[in-house]
Amino acid sequence: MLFDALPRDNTQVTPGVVHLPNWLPLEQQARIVGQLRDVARELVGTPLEMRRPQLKSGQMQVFMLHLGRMWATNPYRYVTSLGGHTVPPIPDNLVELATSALASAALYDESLARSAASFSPDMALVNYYPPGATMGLHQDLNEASPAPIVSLSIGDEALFRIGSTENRNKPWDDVTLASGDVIVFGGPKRLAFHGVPKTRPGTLPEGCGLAEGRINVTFRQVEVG
Ligand SMILES: O=C(O)CCC(=O)C(=O)O
Repeated sequence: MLFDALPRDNTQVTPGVVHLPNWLPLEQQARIVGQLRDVARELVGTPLEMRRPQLKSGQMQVFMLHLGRMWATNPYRYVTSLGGHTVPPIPDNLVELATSALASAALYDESLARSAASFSPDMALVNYYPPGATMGLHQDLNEASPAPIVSLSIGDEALFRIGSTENRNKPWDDVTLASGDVIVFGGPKRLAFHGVPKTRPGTLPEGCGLAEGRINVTFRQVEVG
């Protein structure tokens, strides 16, 4: 990252949103990338294969891999199997990681603290951003549970934008997410429009497990606990 030496502190970006920079050490990032790559390989040739979803608005730039549940399009909904193939579970180590990240974020935000003890992620969406790929502003609306979203970034830096729950208009909060960063959004921002208007190719650290691009994993709780 530019100005690497500058400290980046854990921050409550706005009520409901907490940024935890450098939360996951590099070796663990690489291990998780390897673990996710193995899952993706096993699904090649099945309907659950990692691919760029086709939305009403066009084809997404990111490739998606689904754990626990699959976010299916047309109509948008979660399913546990597709074409006779069961969606692979979220590995236990990743569930623990998400729970622990929320506990860390809860120290900085009251609304997150209220949901931390009961958080039970049952879906993880793995997005692979090829160099320079972006994701438009959207809401995560398909989960019945109001639990927060825990988001882990590995690879290229990204500009994460989060706005209001009403529309895509300003004001927004913009946060640069680097490899190993976590951002959590819940409480008053759980249904906020958010997206990634920019990624910065070639900014990934050596040893994170990726040769290029960016992975983002959002841990979600779909079912009410
Ligand atoms: O890539 C990111 O940081 C955000 C991903 C996201 O918004 C989503 O998966 O809904």
